[in-house]
Amino acid sequence: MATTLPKLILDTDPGGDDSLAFLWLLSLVNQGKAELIAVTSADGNVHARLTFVAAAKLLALCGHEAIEVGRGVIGGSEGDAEDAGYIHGADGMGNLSHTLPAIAHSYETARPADEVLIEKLKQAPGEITIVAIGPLTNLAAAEKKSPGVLHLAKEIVIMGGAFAAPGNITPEAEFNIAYDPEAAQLVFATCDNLIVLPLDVTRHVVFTPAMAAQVMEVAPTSPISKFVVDLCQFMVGTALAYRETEGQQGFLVHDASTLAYLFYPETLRFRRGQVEIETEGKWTRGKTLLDNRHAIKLTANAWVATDVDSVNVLALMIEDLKLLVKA
Ligand SMILES: [Ca+2]
Repeated sequence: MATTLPKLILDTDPGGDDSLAFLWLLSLVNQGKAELIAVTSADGNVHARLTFVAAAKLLALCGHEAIEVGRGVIGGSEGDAEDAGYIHGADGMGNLSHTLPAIAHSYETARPADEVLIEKLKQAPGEITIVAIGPLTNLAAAEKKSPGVLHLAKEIVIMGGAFAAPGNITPEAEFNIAYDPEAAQLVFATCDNLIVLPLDVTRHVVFTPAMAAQVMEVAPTSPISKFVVDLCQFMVGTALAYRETEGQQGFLVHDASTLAYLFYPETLRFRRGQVEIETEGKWTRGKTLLDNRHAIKLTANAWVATDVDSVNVLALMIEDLKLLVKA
């Protein structure tokens, strides 16, 4: 069977866990296993200007300055959504951006993310997978501007939602969905090619300082290793303060599960169904729902991950990060 290289667009709001997933993806690109068509930065963990800079810095750190970065459409549709700078650092990357190389991209002259998505999807219909690891504002904006455009994606792999698991921004809701529930609602109502990695699985994937040290060990002088170690140290501090890891020294690398699905699918189990987004509930705004009753259903829009082999996801990520830093 002939295999073609997966073509990806990464929609991201770095973000500590975004940063690690981003590096993992760049390792896969360097290994010739994926083609990164573009990065669209998203308003979310921190403001769109900062996530743009963070994405550009990660590309510069790894020598991929030639990849386009789209500028995030401003989200939080009601203007009431708070960002997560308290978790990820004011710059979204553990207050480490000053230690990374200067960026080759300009926020002022960058194209808006929705325009980048529309252009790329139309150029290669049915070929591009969108890996969406921030709020879904850019995707919704693209769909609004060019109705039907998200159907041109091969798949849309989303880190978001909480089904049986508690939320992480409110008791019921996960950050990416709750930051812009109207955008999420539009994407879930429009698409049937969605893969969802919710907190139910991502909360089991804990990256520890010992793992960062394993990456460091193979290339102690690499600036990428140093960034991984420093970022981990920062993120562990906030993860413990916000009691996200059951007291374990580590932090949740939520976004990494999207890459596990794409490149190591044996590490996940899924259930199919129609995912709905609550946009109105006083206590449940941004909650994701899946009807588990055994009644006939004629629609389904998503595969939702239910189980993860977190030991192996982490082991695979570490080995790929080693290859990135050794290069
Ligand atoms: Ca993210």
